Amino acid sequence: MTVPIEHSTDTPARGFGTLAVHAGAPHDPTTGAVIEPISLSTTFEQTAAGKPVGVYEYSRSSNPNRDNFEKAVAALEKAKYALAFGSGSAATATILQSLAQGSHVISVSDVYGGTHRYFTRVAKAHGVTVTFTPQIEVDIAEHIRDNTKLVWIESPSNPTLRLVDIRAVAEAAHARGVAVVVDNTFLSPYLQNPLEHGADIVVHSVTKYINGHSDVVMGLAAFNTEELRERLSFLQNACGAVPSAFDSWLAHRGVKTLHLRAKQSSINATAVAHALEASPHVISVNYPGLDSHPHRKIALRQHRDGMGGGMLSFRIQGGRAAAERFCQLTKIYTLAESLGGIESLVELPSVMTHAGIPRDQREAVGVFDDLVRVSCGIEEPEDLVHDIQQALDKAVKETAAAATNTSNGVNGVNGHGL
Ligand code: P1T
Repeated sequence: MTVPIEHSTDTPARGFGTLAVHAGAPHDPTTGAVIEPISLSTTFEQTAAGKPVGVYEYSRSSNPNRDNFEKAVAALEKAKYALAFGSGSAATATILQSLAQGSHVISVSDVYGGTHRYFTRVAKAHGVTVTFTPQIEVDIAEHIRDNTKLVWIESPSNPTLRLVDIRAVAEAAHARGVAVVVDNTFLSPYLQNPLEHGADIVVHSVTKYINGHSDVVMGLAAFNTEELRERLSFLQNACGAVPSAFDSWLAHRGVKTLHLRAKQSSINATAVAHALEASPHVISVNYPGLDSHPHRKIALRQHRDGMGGGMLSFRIQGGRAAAERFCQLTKIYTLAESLGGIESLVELPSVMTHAGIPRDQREAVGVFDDLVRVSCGIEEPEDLVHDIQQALDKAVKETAAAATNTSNGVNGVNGHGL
């Protein structure tokens, strides 16, 4: 059940950290427990047919832990409503399924690989087609057709950290009656509130910053209109891609420290991005907190205090071999998919998260074989910088030495040695 968050006229608007801790977090009315219990019951008693004791009937339709989590994130996204799903992908799928057959969607080109897969391989099965554009602010008007219903933005994008001016796109889309969705996974509501910039729906892979501890897969959509609430909550129940009560409880626990984690990750990523930019082993760095980022001005307008967030990517000297070696040589960063957890991760999008996108399409948006993606956790910044530097040094030198040995025939390719 989604209920608008309470606004009282005699309490001042609360800050983010206060809402993160308290929104949707009532004390248990019977025991006084400060932390809500996990409500594992799948069904709820009715006193007469169709007359439940309380507001709950069956846990797929709604349950106390999911409700409270939804209220908490709605407050943080400055939304009236939020709906939780079994994964970020399920939130995406539900929004696409809510479109009529024959609808058309315009999406930024560099989206998460799984979103690209849904758009290109699943949506068309129910008659929805998607056009991708690398420069949506420039050519949105050209792409809008009579049947265009939705614009899909990821800002920052995964994995190249490109930004989109949400307000500019929303104004162009709304002028033609088209709704705008923003995937805010990479920043979290602490750093960006897309609804405040004109978006109609904000989506999250809760799996990332919102839960923040790499132990829950969940998704969420937040919005302001009753019409969207009816359409999407109908599908949330009908398709049933819902999170469990336990996962909702865990994600709610995670969200209570989101402001602390998101801030530290951003501080850490800033330190790492500067170190990468200064390194002779690095071709280029994608980080919206750097002055060199092509969309830095958008970050200053759209992100809290112009912060860059905890995610970055960079191209390493020495091609894919060096990139692969780098990911094996880090000691603090773990080589793994996903992001937004307390622990730092590295990955190679071209062969991991974005491997399903054809090479020409991914390279067109900057996802080359030598691109490394980094998710900065909340460890100490000096340690993260030092670990990156030692891994870079070794990876680039080892790869260069291996290439020299190969061309000198040391590996026996064209030489005479054993
Ligand atoms: O994994 P899931 O909770 O289904 O979320 C999908 C998703 C949606 N949007 C963005 C921007 C994402 O990054 C993701 C998931 N991404 C990864 C698993 C990853 O490593 O990039």
